[in-house]
Amino acid sequence: GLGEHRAKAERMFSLMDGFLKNDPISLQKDILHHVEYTVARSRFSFDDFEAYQALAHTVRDRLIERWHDTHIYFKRTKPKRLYFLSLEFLMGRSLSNSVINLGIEDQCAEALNQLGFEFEVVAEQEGDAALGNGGLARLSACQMDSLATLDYPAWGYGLRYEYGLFRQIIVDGFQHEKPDYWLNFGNPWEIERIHVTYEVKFYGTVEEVEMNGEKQKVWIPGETVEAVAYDNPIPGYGTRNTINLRLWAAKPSSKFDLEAYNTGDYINSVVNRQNAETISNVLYPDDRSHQGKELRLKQQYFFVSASLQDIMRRFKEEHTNFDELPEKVALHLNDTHPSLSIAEVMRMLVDEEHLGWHKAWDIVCKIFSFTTHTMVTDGEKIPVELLENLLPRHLEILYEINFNFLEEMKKRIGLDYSRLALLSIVEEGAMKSIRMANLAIVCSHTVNGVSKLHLEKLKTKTFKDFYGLYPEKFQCKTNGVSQRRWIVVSNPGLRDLISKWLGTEAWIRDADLLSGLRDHLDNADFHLEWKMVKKVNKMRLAEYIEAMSGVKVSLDAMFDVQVKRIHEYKRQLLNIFGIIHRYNCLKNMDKDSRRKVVPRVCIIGGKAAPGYEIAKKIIKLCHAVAEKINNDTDIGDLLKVVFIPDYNVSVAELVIPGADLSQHLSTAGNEASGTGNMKFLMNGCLLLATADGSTVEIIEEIGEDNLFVFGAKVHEVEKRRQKRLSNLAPLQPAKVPLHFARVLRMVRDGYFGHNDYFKSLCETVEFGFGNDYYLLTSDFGSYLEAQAAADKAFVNQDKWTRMSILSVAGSGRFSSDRTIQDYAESTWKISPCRCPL
Ligand code: Z2T
Repeated sequence: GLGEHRAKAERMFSLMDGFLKNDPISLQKDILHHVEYTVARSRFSFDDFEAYQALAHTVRDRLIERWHDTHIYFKRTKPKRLYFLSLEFLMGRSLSNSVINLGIEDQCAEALNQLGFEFEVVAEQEGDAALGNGGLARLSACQMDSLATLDYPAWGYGLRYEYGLFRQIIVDGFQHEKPDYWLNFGNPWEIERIHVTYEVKFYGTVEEVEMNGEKQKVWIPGETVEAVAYDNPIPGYGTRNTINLRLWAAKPSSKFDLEAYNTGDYINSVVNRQNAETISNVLYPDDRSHQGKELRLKQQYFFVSASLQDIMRRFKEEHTNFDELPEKVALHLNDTHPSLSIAEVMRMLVDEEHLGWHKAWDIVCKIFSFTTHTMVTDGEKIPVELLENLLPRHLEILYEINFNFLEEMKKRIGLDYSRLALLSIVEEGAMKSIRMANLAIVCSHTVNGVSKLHLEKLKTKTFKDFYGLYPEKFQCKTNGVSQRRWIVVSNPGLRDLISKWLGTEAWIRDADLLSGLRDHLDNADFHLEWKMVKKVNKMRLAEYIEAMSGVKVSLDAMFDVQVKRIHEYKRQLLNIFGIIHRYNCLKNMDKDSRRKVVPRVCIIGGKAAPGYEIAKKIIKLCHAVAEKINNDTDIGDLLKVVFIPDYNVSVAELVIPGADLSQHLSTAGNEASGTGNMKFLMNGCLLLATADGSTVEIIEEIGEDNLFVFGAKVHEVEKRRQKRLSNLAPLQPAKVPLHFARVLRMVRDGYFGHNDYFKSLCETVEFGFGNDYYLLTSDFGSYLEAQAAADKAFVNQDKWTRMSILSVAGSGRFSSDRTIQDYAESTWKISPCRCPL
């Protein structure tokens, strides 16, 4: 029975504790063991990649040990658990991160050394796990790291895409997409659970049956696929806790086999099996809108169904009464992508557990929380037509939820039909659809914004009506990033320097301690060492740039970086226009003035969604401008332009520590939070940014003197847009700053070639066409002033270093540990559950 089971588990627990040894000799033995028996190479001859594989398996064994201990401990203590549901996780590489969190970096380095390898080189062999698009997905990864480190009893759930985010190849300045078959060389960080499988059903019909004298709806599905679990251990830092990220892969159902094979068409049955696997095949590379694609909907439901079966099975193992569900289970919706979960839980409780609608609804309203990541109103929508076909029972449930909700609203606000239409979960019209954000807001107990500014906009614009109805639901959880990943892993020089001057490594678990760096603000030795760390990081980056693009850059230049997904609202175009302007200024300067110029290396990187034409043109323009300027011998080291291809987590780990200045240029009111700014801040790079998203809070924290803020403020944006349009009315050319007009004309007239191709790009900022929706024209002057201020500050290296130190010292609030603790205490109501050593 259960007691026996538990006794056995406890016996195992003590046996396994510390089973694997972590001294360099033991590690070496294990590495060689894996070389011989896992990688199947001779222990007398293996290369860097094989050394990586062997070390990865050595680390994996240790992760599994801790994973088991943690989960046995969770099972025994039965805490309330958090289930973090996200369709995207950008984990990047795992080796360094795991080794650091396990606290065995020195031992591993020594073990490798004695075998004739170097840890850094070996770690470089690993490819990225890129199961996500950008900010949202990397945030999920940082939050998993914090959940583990803070000992929370949490599980992550996601999809195991076989193809991650496409790899970006640049051919002649144009972006091309290549599939990222990341599993090609095996993945030592996952554990395949061939016995943890669930059937996921699609299509079919809904029928009404009599059950105990009551009418009951049953869904007779038409197609079944199987979900297989792949577990990815997530180790915490400074704790034995190692939590689980469970990713689902689709495979053909064994049930489906029998039926299909009996029809006699053996070959076609085998071919049809392939269809099941396509569900988890590929990540959608659009970071904002994937509307109306059946495969995407299938992915969402596949994910939701498998995860919830798993969660409910675990709940039922430990509890018998569903009334306990809200005390034991918190389900978190990472954006609207997993919000079909709401309908699925209702279906499970009503159709399968026969709880009755009202009881089920009562439970559902207590278990879901929701974070939105966007400023825009026009969120995710699922066409009813698709749902009707793919998930007929869920559509009925969604209608019922909406009917009840609207009835309640009629009681509260009266028969105001235009208002009711805005609140409705169902959008009527040419394309009837389900508004996933409305669904998530109505059914969640908490709706979180990702920065103060974001929450403000949610309350006053995006979800104004809902805020009026449920003011208490709306909360701010400003994003954060993990200092383990973004300092300890990626900037070891800075890590050592910080620890030396703080006299402790405690800041790795408590980022607020970074403020202690202020005590050394005027210490000359500290300054010297600080500058040295940056210089070494710049050298690494310069080598990479040369290898990547052939451009040689000067280490004395200011490294100015803008890396993020390419979007019109992020205004990479403003950056490029600024570069062209700088080039023009240099060309017009006499020798004397040139001697005073701060040399710049302008670095831009990022992927454009494959179907986003304008974003792709921005990439091409960047290359065209780079080619012109880099080949102008008259300019030399004063200005270099570099596009870093295939920007991803591991490239970020190299680029961010080597940056002097970073740019965050979104038109105020468009970036929900932004997290790149926090990563640069932690690495002592100064920010040149608009007062948008979380940058507003960074300004609060470090003071406006310690970064370069420019551009229209949120409250000014609407006015400026109106002004532009009213200028249009008499068809007079609106006031365009001379410098801006000149730069625009150069691009339009083919100064950088390809003028036909760039025409539509130019039109986005011209009147009568795109009407410069993102206000490049009106922010240009202010942008150039901020750039001039940055140049001026850079000349005074003492001042610059102080600003840099104060940036790191003020970055503590932007640790994902702070975000996660806030969620845990005020939204999820979960407590730490620390596995004993
Ligand atoms: C995404 O990365 C973000 C928002 C999305 O809205 C979708 C994706 Cl894939 C649907 C980003 C935000 O743009 C960014 O401001 C924020 O910092 C990040 O999510 C994490 O919250």
